Amino acid sequence: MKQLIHDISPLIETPQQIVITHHYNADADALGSSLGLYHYLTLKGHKCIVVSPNGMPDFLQWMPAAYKVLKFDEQRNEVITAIEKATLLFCLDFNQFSRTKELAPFLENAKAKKIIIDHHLNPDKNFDFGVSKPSKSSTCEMIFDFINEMGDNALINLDIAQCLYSGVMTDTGSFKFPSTSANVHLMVADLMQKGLVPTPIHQAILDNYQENRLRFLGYILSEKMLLFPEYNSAIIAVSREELNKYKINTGDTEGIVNYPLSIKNIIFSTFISERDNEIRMSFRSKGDFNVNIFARNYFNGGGHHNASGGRSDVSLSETIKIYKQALDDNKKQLKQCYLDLQ
Ligand SMILES: [Mn+2]
Repeated sequence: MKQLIHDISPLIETPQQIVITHHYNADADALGSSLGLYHYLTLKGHKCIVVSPNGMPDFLQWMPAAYKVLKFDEQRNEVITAIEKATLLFCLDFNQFSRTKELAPFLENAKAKKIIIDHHLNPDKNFDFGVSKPSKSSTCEMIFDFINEMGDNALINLDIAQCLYSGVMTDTGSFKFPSTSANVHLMVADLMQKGLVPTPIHQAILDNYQENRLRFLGYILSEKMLLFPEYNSAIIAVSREELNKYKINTGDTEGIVNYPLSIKNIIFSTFISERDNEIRMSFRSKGDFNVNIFARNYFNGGGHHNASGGRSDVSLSETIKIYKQALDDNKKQLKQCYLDLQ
């Protein structure tokens, strides 16, 4: 796979039929980077279609042109036709085709040249071009860099700015994670100089929950959060019954894993939820404790150094047992990472 984004520029010198896609369960970075790139490439004279494996949560539907996104789970034939016609395929915010679930074989077998722009570790070898930079805060930041490297900063309009801001804001935890570089702040300054107003975007994405989500949050923080001070760790595990009782959907649990990290001396937090056919897990850490390796070693997952995900095929109680054993295996390292932060 070629690494330089400049390799992409000859590919888009003449008008192309472009499909832009992202991972299953799109978040603000996946959708924001896709729509930001969509607006940019459309301005450059290309015919673009954004394809989502399974749509988007309600709190992202305000994004400019979000209503044009084709959803594979609802518009299967249109999506297959679009992929067949495409000359270029941009794959954003994911590293392995399997992250798009049932859409994966159609993407892998597409005749189009496949371009990855992503910030997760260990990209698939089957992309033809692109950039994979785990040091970047977000795919939205990478799209911003791409537009600048193309010499097109002046083309960034309010639509593009709103889309790209959304992803960089959410993927940096509102500009507090270690990936929040000077470049991120310079990017936001540039978007604001182009007319972006941040507050309504924070409100649309972060202050847009239903009452049930806050009641659920209160319940799990009070009743379900377990602290393991000897490991500087915390876990919240919720069953299918509890999720059903509070009518909790996938998007509603986003970010809950971060709460235990606000406790003094907790440097590693895990959120486990029992979904239809599997146990899903999110891991977050502060400092040097590498949750990408932890997820990889114990729970068929991975992601970033301080934020990753995993899954388990055994029962919820079995999963918690494995987790506790894993904590014990990592006891020394957790203690050292905690001490390094003091
Ligand atoms: Mn991302």
